[in-house]
Amino acid sequence: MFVSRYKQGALYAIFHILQDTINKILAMELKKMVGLLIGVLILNACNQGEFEPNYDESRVPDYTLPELLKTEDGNIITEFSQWRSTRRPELLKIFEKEMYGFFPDSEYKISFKENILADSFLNNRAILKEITAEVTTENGSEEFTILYVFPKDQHNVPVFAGLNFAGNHTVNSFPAISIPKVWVMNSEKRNITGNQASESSRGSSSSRWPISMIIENGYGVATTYYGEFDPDYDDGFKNGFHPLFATEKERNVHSPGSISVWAKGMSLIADYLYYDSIADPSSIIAIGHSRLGKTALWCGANDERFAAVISNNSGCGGAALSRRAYGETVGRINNVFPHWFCDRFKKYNQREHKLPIDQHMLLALIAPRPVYVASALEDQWADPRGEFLALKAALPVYELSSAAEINFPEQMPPADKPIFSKTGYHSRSGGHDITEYDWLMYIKWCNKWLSK
Ligand code: GTR
Repeated sequence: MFVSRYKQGALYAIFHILQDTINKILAMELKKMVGLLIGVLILNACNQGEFEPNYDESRVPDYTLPELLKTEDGNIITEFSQWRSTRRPELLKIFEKEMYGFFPDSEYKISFKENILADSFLNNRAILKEITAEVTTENGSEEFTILYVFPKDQHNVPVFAGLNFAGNHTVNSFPAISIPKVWVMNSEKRNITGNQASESSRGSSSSRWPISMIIENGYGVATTYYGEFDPDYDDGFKNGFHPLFATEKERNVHSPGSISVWAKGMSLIADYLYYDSIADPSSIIAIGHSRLGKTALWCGANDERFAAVISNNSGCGGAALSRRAYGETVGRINNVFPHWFCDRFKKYNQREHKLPIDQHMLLALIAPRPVYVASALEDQWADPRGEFLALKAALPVYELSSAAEINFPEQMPPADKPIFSKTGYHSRSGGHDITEYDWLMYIKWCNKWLSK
């Protein structure tokens, strides 16, 4: 039986209402069983309408984007100061409540232990450090590790800060870089089994982190393994940094999903870069690829210490418009990765048109700071056109924030023709990845927009 997207949406909505009601009425154990049973029954019904990604432009649903410059009270924003004082905070709250979950804001203390791994790294051009940071809230303490490399004999260094997928030791093959002890995703490509990182994956992500070229251009890199902040599997938010910010009892449908906690992790890296005397605190750039691109955007929207934000192939839940439902959709991402967003976001499975926000608004939250969105031509899953259109739809806020005109094309540019506007964009030929080409474009763009 074919169940239309909207019928599926309605079924999901009924599922959530029923589950909520049951949660309220029944005692703990029984509640879990009945909730689960209903879940299985309804998801079964939904799955009869098999998820088939749409890659056909003519089948993109008609949609109207929610208005950027109209407040919930119906006031029209005409000046950037109004945007900052009313619309921006309003939208941040909606993104928190409906999509990513709260951006953790509990009070915390952070301390750093620095260890120089190499003071003549890359033929004496750079210094390589490892920093163990300890974060303490009233709920306890957790540690994370920053790999930090910066050009030698340079001060006020602009630094790219971002998370990595499989451990700091995968970023570069230097033997002293420590291997994470926490859970890592199994990967044939990286030779990881038993969810345990080992020597076998050392340097395996180095093509994604062209450190030598970055150093050559006068930039530094600070990165942490994302699983130190939250292992990337659905465990009911019991591990990683979640308990530091909200105990199990305090959690509700708006509590942070993994992306929010990873984004907070990027903010904690910025704490270190502010403390460090080499980094230029006014030139810290948030960067991330794919799920970590979604993370970089959400972090940059919340933490204004990041001077620029770069999203590489972030797609659904990142830079791509949800309403286009092209490639990966809200329903699919919530089913496969139920822990990435807050529970409330599941309400919009197959019902993107009901979302009070869309991703152009996330990009606009970064204004007036420069933002760069990069797609890859063969990465249709991430909807390159939807990423371009979101950036284009964010322009009214950038235009309000800037005395000069934002030079952005009407039509999506051809592959490998980057746009170095304040709202930067390129679509690289090739597939889902972050390559040296992407980094080169980011550096050129940062050279233009950051005061080095
Ligand atoms: C995919 C997911 C995408 C993207 C990607 C990644 O499985 O559907 O949203 O985040 O993973 O992070 O590599």
